[in-house]
Amino acid sequence: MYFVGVGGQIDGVLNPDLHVPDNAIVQITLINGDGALHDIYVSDFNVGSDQIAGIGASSVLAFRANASGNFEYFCTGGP
Ligand SMILES: [Cu+2]
Repeated sequence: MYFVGVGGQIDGVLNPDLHVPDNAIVQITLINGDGALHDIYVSDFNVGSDQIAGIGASSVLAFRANASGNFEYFCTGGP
């Protein structure tokens, strides 16, 4: 699977970079595009969204970052 950016500079971008500035509060809105069970997990911060299923379902993940840079993220729910 892949993530697609929605809105702003990441609009339409596949697996857009998660760029975190210094002392940021990060908010990620996950919208389910294919109906299968998905989430988003950022291992460097050990944070993840709820798992959501059904096209158009959404979940918001918010956290205070204790590091800056670009970070990997992935779905824990399968391929
Ligand atoms: Cu998934």
